[in-house]
Amino acid sequence: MAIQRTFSIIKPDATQRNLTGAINAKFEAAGLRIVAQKRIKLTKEQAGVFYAVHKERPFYDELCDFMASAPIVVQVLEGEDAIAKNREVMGATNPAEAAEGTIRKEFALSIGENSVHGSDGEDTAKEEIAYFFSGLELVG
Ligand code: DAT
Ligand code: MG
Repeated sequence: MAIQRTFSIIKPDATQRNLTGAINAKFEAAGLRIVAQKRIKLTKEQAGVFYAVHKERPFYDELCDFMASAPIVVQVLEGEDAIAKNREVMGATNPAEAAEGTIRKEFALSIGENSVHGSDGEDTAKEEIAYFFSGLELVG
């Protein structure tokens, strides 16, 4: 597997509990390099565009409110098989089902307030990186 880039978000529940460094330490320990990173606050509309794939789901409105409720940290992670590796380090969407040692097992509060987002494939990784970062911000 080649070197890949994936898109990551440290979500409001985690930034509010001062967990940015602890989460980044998990990424780095897994061999993922943080090649771009910034702290921003989304509007509900921007969160809605980002999560548009879920717009018919019953939790969509709550999800958009949550993502706009406090600052987030958006990141690009790089490494060998980075998309799958990041999903592994994140753990299952529902923290009750997440494996020991994963970010969501250790830090998530609930299925909604689950501390991190990670791209689920090569196409979404490219789209999500382009939504938040310009070419100038993506240095090696
Ligand atoms: P993931 O973030 O693991 O890729 P997803 O793409 O299915 O999961 O859902 C996006 C986010 O939506 C998820 O991180 C939290 C929220 N979510 C998903 N299922 C939910 C549910 N049943 N109830 C409340 N929020 C949910
Ligand atoms: Mg997803």
